[in-house]
Amino acid sequence: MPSANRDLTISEVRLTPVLVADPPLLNTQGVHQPYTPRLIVEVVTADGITGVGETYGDAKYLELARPYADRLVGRQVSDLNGLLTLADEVAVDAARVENAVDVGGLRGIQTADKLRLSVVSGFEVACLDALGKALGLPVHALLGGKVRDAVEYSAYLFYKWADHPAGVTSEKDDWGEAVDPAGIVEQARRFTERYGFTSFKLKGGVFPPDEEIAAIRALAEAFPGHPLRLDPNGAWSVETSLKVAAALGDVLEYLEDPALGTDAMAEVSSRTSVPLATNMCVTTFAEIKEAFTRDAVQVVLSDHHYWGGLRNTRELAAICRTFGVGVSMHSNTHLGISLAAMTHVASTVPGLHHACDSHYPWQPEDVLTERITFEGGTVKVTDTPGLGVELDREKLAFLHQRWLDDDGTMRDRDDAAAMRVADPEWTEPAMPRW
Ligand code: GKR
Ligand code: MG
Repeated sequence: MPSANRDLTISEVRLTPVLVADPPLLNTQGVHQPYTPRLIVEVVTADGITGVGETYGDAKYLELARPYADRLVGRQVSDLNGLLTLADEVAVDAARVENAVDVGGLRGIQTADKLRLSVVSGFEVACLDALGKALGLPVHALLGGKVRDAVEYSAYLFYKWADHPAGVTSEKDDWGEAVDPAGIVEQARRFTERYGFTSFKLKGGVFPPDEEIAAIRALAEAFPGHPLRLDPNGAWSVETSLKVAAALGDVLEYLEDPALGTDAMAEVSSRTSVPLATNMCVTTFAEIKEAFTRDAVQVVLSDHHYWGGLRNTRELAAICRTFGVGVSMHSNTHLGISLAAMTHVASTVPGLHHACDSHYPWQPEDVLTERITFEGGTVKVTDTPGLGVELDREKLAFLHQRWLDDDGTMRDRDDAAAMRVADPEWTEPAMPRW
């Protein structure tokens, strides 16, 4: 029973790294590994209420999450601002932030702050879940209340192989191969049949731009009038980006990160009327000013993990609103806890004009007792206290055991290394690739 007299002191924090099955989805850096690391966070209050959160699970996140978790014990789950100040006390190994672009994650410039914020997000969501359960309120109510009852998601289309390379331990999926326009259209049809999605995002930067233009044209023909996006993760030069924008301007809702970085995006933006979206050049508060004043992007796609959680995502949305920049959300390989978190925060953001994207349909496994469902391409916003999800301990233990059993090759996501299993000559492409 919720009560004002609950003891909200954190008495225990549990961290469970897991490996989750992932199909052979292609992107500009390579191919997804058969298993992707995620971290499940549990925060337990003195009253025995458990809140759950989820974030990236690669070693560099775990290294920060462990000392951070130790410092949380004895604090209040309601001290959400304190989560951010506490993060400053956790040292980041400089070697972890040397690379400009996070390998395999395509998460933009990696800074110590961003690494910390990605860790904090898992704890913030867990604290919000626990607090909501204690107060008998859904997470969206703790964020000020939902302004919509369902959140729209887009189908996230990927070029993919039928199977992971021979000899690699993996889970079989039933999506089949998609390496050309017909395959992409067929994949989109399945997405609409299974989940009712009405807008489509294609992960590009995999094949030469003309082939990806043809795939978007084929989608436009198969699904006339439906919102379409293409996201090559910064794989194109300014001139290539402009060529694609000219070829697809009549059918694109937006182009997502056609070119890498604010300079290139600003130049593309100044020479096309096709809106540009990003989850790569605006990934921290510090990057906003330059990108917005130069009109480099018209839509920012939040990843609540690296923005530091749900409350920071709302702050980002407010800044975007002030500048007349759209806001929505992109995703990375994730489980149901993160989908629930995305849905709660998205339900509270006014003026969400673009469907969020989610990898969730690509994940056959979860750590929840019940999978979250999409109806008509939307996720219903639950009013159940907390996130409204329940951890399945057996499933969690199974996915954790896979992490324990791993010889170390899957614990850090590395799409280029996964590609080398099929093509030993593969190296991470220099950008721009085309
Ligand atoms: O999972 O291959 C992928 C995506 O490319 C992901 O890593 C990106 O972060 O989906 C993301 C995006 O929108 O750029
Ligand atoms: Mg993107």
